[in-house]
Amino acid sequence: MNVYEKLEQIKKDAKEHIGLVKSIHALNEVKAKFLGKKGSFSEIMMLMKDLPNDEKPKFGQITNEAKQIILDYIEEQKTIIEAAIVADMLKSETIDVTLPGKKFEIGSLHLLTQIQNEIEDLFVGMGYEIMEGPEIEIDEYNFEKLNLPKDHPARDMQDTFYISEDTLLRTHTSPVQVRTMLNNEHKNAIKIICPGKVYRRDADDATHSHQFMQIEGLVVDETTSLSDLKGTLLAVAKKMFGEGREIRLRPSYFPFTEPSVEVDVSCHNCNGKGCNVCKGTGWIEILGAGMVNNNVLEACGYDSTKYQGFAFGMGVERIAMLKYGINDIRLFYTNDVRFNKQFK
Ligand code: 2U9
Repeated sequence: MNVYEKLEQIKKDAKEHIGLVKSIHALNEVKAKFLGKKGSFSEIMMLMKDLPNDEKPKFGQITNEAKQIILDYIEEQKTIIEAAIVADMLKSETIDVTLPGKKFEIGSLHLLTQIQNEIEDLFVGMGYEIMEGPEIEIDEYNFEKLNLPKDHPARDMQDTFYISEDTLLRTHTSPVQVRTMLNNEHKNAIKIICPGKVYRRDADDATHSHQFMQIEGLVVDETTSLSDLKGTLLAVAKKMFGEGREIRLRPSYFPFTEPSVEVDVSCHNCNGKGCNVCKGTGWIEILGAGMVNNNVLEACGYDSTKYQGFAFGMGVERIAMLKYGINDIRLFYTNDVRFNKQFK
């Protein structure tokens, strides 16, 4: 095989080899094999020495042309390989924008917070202010000023978490109303609701909890009457248990109100006919209320000959349990998501 034939052979080999290469790395190796220092052309250069001098320039030229042809093969193959890489990437990284998104669960407000918000909305709509106060209270505000003197049974160590002789965990939110009246420099009208946590030294069971939530309300003005109270509580009953509800007041006793009443709502389950929810009576007790006891008004700096007021108190858990047929108060505090997520 003469040197020209050899050159043709190299071009042919290169074309075949290069056409089979599938990666850039392998392509570089093939390039070195043909065009590198120890590649096929170094052999050609050796053979060129034996050519007659007048043939050398011509042979040099066709050698260079052959090198260029091989470089062109390499470039062509490089383009093919790169296109294949891009095609592969497009295939493996394709995103189907029509696939439905992954659903992740969003939390929701706790049922007690939802009930609290509903009641707050109702009262804010009627012009009330929302007041809050400390959960650690002094005996004076939690009991004394509410007409619960030192020897009153409700102050029993058995029922109250005392922190010291005269500090305790509030047993109701009533001290917030006491503070509001005491802090009112002008001793003028008050219209507030007081939501919050309260504490009782009770053994926890399905219907008792040592900590629970109350919403209490207080209106003090010159003409506030029991019928104002009744209309207000009817609005609460309708908001929480449906428009068709009625209420009735039964006489009761609380030291801080006189007269005092217990308030029943007509059963939302049987519409008053009698069922297991209302224990056959057609009525369900939902809260306590009354006209603010004159002793309380006076103890909080209000002239009881000029001002009168009404007050009410309700347990938020009780409202929620009645509304949704929940039979164990502990479900509110154990935070089982299967329970909580039912009230989204
Ligand atoms: C002031 C004057 C009067 C608040 C009242 C009730 C009646 C009542 C209970 C409902 C269920 C507590 O959560 S419960 O156990 N509350 O029946 N609360 S009148 O009377 C006040 C409060 C503050 C200054």
